[in-house]
Amino acid sequence: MSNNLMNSEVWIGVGGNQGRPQQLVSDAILSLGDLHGVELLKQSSLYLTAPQDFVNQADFVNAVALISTSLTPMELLDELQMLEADYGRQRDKKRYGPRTIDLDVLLYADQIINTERLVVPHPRMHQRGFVLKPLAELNPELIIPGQGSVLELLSRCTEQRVSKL
Ligand code: A4P
Ligand code: MG
Repeated sequence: MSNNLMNSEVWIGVGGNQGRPQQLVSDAILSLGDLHGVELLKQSSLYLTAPQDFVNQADFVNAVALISTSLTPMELLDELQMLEADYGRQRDKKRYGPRTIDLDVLLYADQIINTERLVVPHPRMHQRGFVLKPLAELNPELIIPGQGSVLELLSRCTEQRVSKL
Protein backbone atom coordinates (compact mmCIF):
# COMPACT_ATOMS: atom_id res chain seq x y z
CA MET A 1 0.00 0.00 0.00
CA SER A 2 1.31 3.40 -0.85
CA ASN A 3 1.76 6.04 1.78
CA ASN A 4 0.40 9.36 0.53
CA LEU A 5 3.04 11.26 2.47
CA MET A 6 5.68 9.54 0.34
CA ASN A 7 4.05 10.37 -2.98
CA SER A 8 5.87 12.54 -5.49
CA GLU A 9 4.34 14.80 -8.13
CA VAL A 10 5.56 13.83 -11.56
CA TRP A 11 4.93 15.29 -15.01
CA ILE A 12 4.59 12.84 -17.89
CA GLY A 13 4.78 13.73 -21.58
CA VAL A 14 2.58 11.71 -23.92
CA GLY A 15 2.83 11.71 -27.71
CA GLY A 16 2.05 9.66 -30.78
CA ASN A 17 1.69 9.97 -34.55
CA GLN A 18 0.52 6.59 -35.75
CA GLY A 19 -2.77 4.75 -35.78
CA ARG A 20 -5.41 7.00 -34.23
CA PRO A 21 -3.17 9.21 -32.15
CA GLN A 22 -5.93 11.31 -30.60
CA GLN A 23 -7.66 8.23 -29.22
CA LEU A 24 -4.40 6.53 -28.23
CA VAL A 25 -3.04 9.55 -26.38
CA SER A 26 -6.33 9.94 -24.46
CA ASP A 27 -6.39 6.24 -23.63
CA ALA A 28 -2.73 6.22 -22.59
CA ILE A 29 -3.33 9.07 -20.14
CA LEU A 30 -6.21 7.13 -18.56
CA SER A 31 -3.99 4.04 -18.42
CA LEU A 32 -1.45 6.03 -16.40
CA GLY A 33 -4.08 6.43 -13.70
CA ASP A 34 -4.70 2.67 -13.68
CA LEU A 35 -1.08 1.86 -12.82
CA HIS A 36 -0.51 0.50 -9.34
CA GLY A 37 0.97 3.27 -7.20
CA VAL A 38 -0.09 6.05 -9.57
CA GLU A 39 -2.89 8.59 -9.26
CA LEU A 40 -3.78 10.81 -12.21
CA LEU A 41 -4.13 14.39 -10.93
CA LYS A 42 -4.43 16.52 -14.07
CA GLN A 43 -4.30 16.15 -17.82
CA SER A 44 -3.82 18.83 -20.43
CA SER A 45 -5.78 19.33 -23.61
CA LEU A 46 -4.57 17.42 -26.64
CA TYR A 47 -2.43 19.36 -29.13
CA LEU A 48 -1.70 18.74 -32.80
CA THR A 49 2.01 19.42 -33.23
CA ALA A 50 4.54 19.62 -36.05
CA PRO A 51 7.16 16.86 -35.77
CA GLN A 52 10.46 18.01 -34.26
CA ASP A 53 13.92 16.53 -34.87
CA PHE A 54 12.75 14.00 -37.46
CA VAL A 55 10.55 16.30 -39.51
CA ASN A 56 9.65 13.94 -42.36
CA GLN A 57 6.76 12.23 -40.57
CA ALA A 58 3.12 12.82 -39.69
CA ASP A 59 2.00 15.45 -37.21
CA PHE A 60 1.91 14.30 -33.60
CA VAL A 61 -0.76 14.50 -30.97
CA ASN A 62 0.82 15.55 -27.67
CA ALA A 63 -0.35 16.16 -24.12
CA VAL A 64 1.04 16.15 -20.60
CA ALA A 65 -0.28 14.63 -17.39
CA LEU A 66 0.42 15.38 -13.74
CA ILE A 67 0.49 12.27 -11.57
CA SER A 68 1.15 11.51 -7.96
CA THR A 69 3.14 8.33 -7.44
CA SER A 70 4.69 6.15 -4.77
CA LEU A 71 6.87 4.50 -7.43
CA THR A 72 10.56 5.33 -7.57
CA PRO A 73 11.75 6.97 -10.81
CA MET A 74 13.10 3.66 -12.14
CA GLU A 75 9.96 1.75 -11.18
CA LEU A 76 7.91 4.39 -12.96
CA LEU A 77 10.09 4.18 -16.09
CA ASP A 78 9.60 0.39 -16.13
CA GLU A 79 5.82 0.85 -15.93
CA LEU A 80 5.83 3.49 -18.68
CA GLN A 81 7.88 1.26 -20.97
CA MET A 82 5.46 -1.63 -20.37
CA LEU A 83 2.54 0.65 -21.23
CA GLU A 84 4.32 1.77 -24.41
CA ALA A 85 4.76 -1.89 -25.37
CA ASP A 86 1.07 -2.59 -24.70
CA TYR A 87 0.02 0.26 -26.95
CA GLY A 88 2.52 -0.72 -29.64
CA ARG A 89 1.19 -4.28 -29.70
CA GLN A 90 -2.39 -3.07 -30.05
CA ARG A 91 -1.49 -1.19 -33.21
CA ASP A 92 0.15 -4.03 -35.14
CA LYS A 93 0.25 -7.51 -33.73
CA LYS A 94 2.11 -8.99 -36.73
CA ARG A 95 5.46 -7.33 -36.35
CA TYR A 96 7.45 -4.89 -34.34
CA GLY A 97 7.01 -1.36 -35.57
CA PRO A 98 7.49 2.20 -34.47
CA ARG A 99 5.73 2.89 -31.19
CA THR A 100 2.33 4.49 -31.34
CA ILE A 101 2.72 5.99 -27.90
CA ASP A 102 5.74 7.67 -26.35
CA LEU A 103 5.69 8.23 -22.59
CA ASP A 104 8.46 10.39 -21.13
CA VAL A 105 9.22 11.32 -17.54
CA LEU A 106 9.49 15.09 -17.85
CA LEU A 107 9.92 16.09 -14.20
CA TYR A 108 10.02 13.95 -11.06
CA ALA A 109 9.33 16.30 -8.12
CA ASP A 110 12.46 18.46 -7.91
CA GLN A 111 14.86 15.59 -8.56
CA ILE A 112 17.82 15.73 -10.92
CA ILE A 113 18.54 12.25 -12.27
CA ASN A 114 21.41 11.34 -14.59
CA THR A 115 21.65 7.61 -15.13
CA GLU A 116 22.13 5.57 -18.29
CA ARG A 117 18.41 4.70 -18.46
CA LEU A 118 16.86 7.84 -17.10
CA VAL A 119 17.64 11.55 -17.40
CA VAL A 120 15.33 13.97 -15.54
CA PRO A 121 14.39 16.71 -16.24
CA HIS A 122 13.90 15.28 -19.74
CA PRO A 123 16.93 16.62 -21.64
CA ARG A 124 14.99 18.13 -24.57
CA MET A 125 11.75 19.25 -22.91
CA HIS A 126 12.85 22.88 -22.45
CA GLN A 127 13.21 23.35 -26.24
CA ARG A 128 9.92 21.74 -27.24
CA GLY A 129 6.73 23.67 -27.76
CA PHE A 130 4.79 20.39 -27.80
CA VAL A 131 5.80 19.84 -24.16
CA LEU A 132 5.93 23.45 -22.91
CA LYS A 133 2.52 24.55 -24.20
CA PRO A 134 0.51 21.81 -22.45
CA LEU A 135 2.64 22.29 -19.31
CA ALA A 136 1.88 26.02 -19.36
CA GLU A 137 -1.82 25.25 -19.75
CA LEU A 138 -1.80 23.34 -16.45
CA ASN A 139 0.81 25.33 -14.52
CA PRO A 140 2.21 28.55 -16.02
CA GLU A 141 4.32 29.05 -12.88
CA LEU A 142 6.19 25.79 -13.36
CA ILE A 143 10.00 25.97 -13.30
CA ILE A 144 12.19 23.44 -15.08
CA PRO A 145 15.22 23.00 -12.82
CA GLY A 146 18.33 24.40 -14.47
CA GLN A 147 16.37 25.87 -17.42
CA GLY A 148 13.82 28.42 -16.22
CA SER A 149 10.10 29.04 -16.27
CA VAL A 150 7.87 27.21 -18.70
CA LEU A 151 6.36 30.47 -19.99
CA GLU A 152 9.75 32.03 -20.66
CA LEU A 153 11.00 28.88 -22.41
CA LEU A 154 7.79 28.66 -24.45
CA SER A 155 8.31 32.20 -25.74
CA ARG A 156 11.44 30.91 -27.52
CA CYS A 157 9.52 28.20 -29.42
CA THR A 158 7.22 30.39 -31.50
CA GLU A 159 8.30 28.81 -34.80
CA GLN A 160 7.03 25.37 -33.69
CA ARG A 161 3.43 24.67 -34.69
CA VAL A 162 1.39 23.56 -31.67
CA SER A 163 -2.40 23.91 -31.87
CA LYS A 164 -5.00 22.86 -29.35
CA LEU A 165 -7.37 20.17 -30.64
N1 A4P B 1 15.27 7.78 -21.18
C1 A4P B 1 16.15 8.62 -20.61
N2 A4P B 1 15.53 9.59 -19.93
C2 A4P B 1 14.20 9.37 -20.07
C3 A4P B 1 13.03 10.04 -19.58
N3 A4P B 1 13.15 11.15 -18.83
N4 A4P B 1 11.82 9.53 -19.91
C4 A4P B 1 15.66 6.63 -21.99
C5 A4P B 1 11.71 8.40 -20.68
N5 A4P B 1 12.78 7.71 -21.16
C6 A4P B 1 14.01 8.20 -20.86
O1 A4P B 1 13.51 6.46 -25.32
C7 A4P B 1 14.84 5.97 -25.45
C8 A4P B 1 15.43 5.76 -24.06
O2 A4P B 1 15.46 6.97 -23.35
C9 A4P B 1 14.63 4.83 -23.16
O3 A4P B 1 15.03 3.49 -23.30
C10 A4P B 1 14.89 5.36 -21.75
O4 A4P B 1 15.72 4.46 -21.00
P1 A4P B 1 12.38 5.90 -26.21
O5 A4P B 1 11.11 6.49 -25.71
O6 A4P B 1 12.51 4.42 -26.30
O7 A4P B 1 12.75 6.44 -27.65
P2 A4P B 1 12.42 7.83 -28.30
O8 A4P B 1 11.31 8.50 -27.61
O9 A4P B 1 12.31 7.62 -29.77
O10 A4P B 1 13.75 8.59 -28.06
P3 A4P B 1 13.92 9.90 -27.32
O11 A4P B 1 15.35 10.22 -27.41
O12 A4P B 1 13.31 9.83 -25.95
O13 A4P B 1 13.10 10.86 -28.23
P4 A4P B 1 12.20 11.99 -27.72
O14 A4P B 1 13.06 13.05 -27.20
O15 A4P B 1 11.11 11.46 -26.86
O16 A4P B 1 11.61 12.47 -29.09
N6 A4P B 1 7.73 15.80 -32.33
C11 A4P B 1 6.52 16.10 -31.86
N7 A4P B 1 5.82 17.11 -32.40
N8 A4P B 1 5.99 15.40 -30.81
C12 A4P B 1 6.65 14.36 -30.22
O17 A4P B 1 6.12 13.74 -29.28
N9 A4P B 1 8.69 13.04 -30.16
C13 A4P B 1 9.91 12.73 -30.60
C14 A4P B 1 10.72 11.72 -29.87
C15 A4P B 1 10.50 13.46 -31.74
N10 A4P B 1 9.67 14.50 -32.28
C16 A4P B 1 8.45 14.78 -31.79
C17 A4P B 1 7.94 14.02 -30.70
MG1 MG C 1 10.76 9.08 -25.49
